[in-house]
Amino acid sequence: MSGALSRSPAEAQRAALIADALAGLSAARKTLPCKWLYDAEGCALFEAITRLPEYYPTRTETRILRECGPAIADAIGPGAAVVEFGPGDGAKAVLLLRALAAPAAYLPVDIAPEWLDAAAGRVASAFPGLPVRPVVADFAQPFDLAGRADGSATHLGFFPGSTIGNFEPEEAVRFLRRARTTLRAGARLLLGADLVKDARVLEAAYDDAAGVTAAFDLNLLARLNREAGADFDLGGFRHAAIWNAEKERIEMHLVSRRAQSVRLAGRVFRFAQGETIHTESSHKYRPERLRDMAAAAGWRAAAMWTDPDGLFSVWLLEG
Ligand code: AVJ
Repeated sequence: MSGALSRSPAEAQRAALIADALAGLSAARKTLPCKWLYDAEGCALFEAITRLPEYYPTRTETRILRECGPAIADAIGPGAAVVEFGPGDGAKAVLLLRALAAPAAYLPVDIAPEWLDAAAGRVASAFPGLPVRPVVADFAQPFDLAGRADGSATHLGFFPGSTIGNFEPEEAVRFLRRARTTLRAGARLLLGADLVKDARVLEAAYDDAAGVTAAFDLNLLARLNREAGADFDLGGFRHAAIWNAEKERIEMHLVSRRAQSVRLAGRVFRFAQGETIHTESSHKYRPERLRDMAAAAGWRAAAMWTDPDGLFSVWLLEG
């Protein structure tokens, strides 16, 4: 019998974390996948980030959904089943469902059942008559709505938060193409995407004065110490947010303050002073580029809403 099959989900997750860390730290340019930032501690820190004065995306997108709610609802029409990719705490779904005329159902999709329950619970209590059908799946991979879909309603995909910015651009196009297949004929997609802007605004949003984003980034090393038996000295690294002008993305890095070695899973990794671990990329888009990427994935941009300062965009794509 295969060892992998007899593992508990927690053990499988730990094995995957270690495998990703070994691969990422062995690379010529050290890197760790950003999905590992979100353990319980990381989720709480991200929640705190969304309330920081410098971190404009969450409050700006929320404002767009609130203020443009009637126009968004008009463009979408009645009877849509809302399929949300990565629902978080469900707060944005509540906003959208409140704006929409007679939504048919709510289907949150996430790999973590405990978060799904939180979002589903919040929506179910806000909309007592609405069918809520959680889907446990990794939306970054192909998946099927299968028995969760209902025959008559058309699907409205909902992918807020500029989470699309965490994908490399080619991955983002692949995600958009797969979403069209998952959501089926006649589907639409409501997509939140952060826009290119002044580098100083971006760097402040990802390196706040209170140090919450730094704590969020450094928690990844603390997690490797907790779950992978690593011996990172947290004081030996500092957080940096760098605007990569060529790739139009904010990069989070953990910078080694000195030459040092770190042990993880029986291996030793050496760091030069100033060497970094790249922990996250958050791509920012120009409207024309986003429209082209959507088109490359088979979507047509039917409408785009933004805030008065042009910080953030919400798109309605049609299949
Ligand atoms: C949750 C991926 C949208 O990229 O803005 C916030 C994550 N990282 N501050 C983003 C994040 C640092 C966030 N997303």
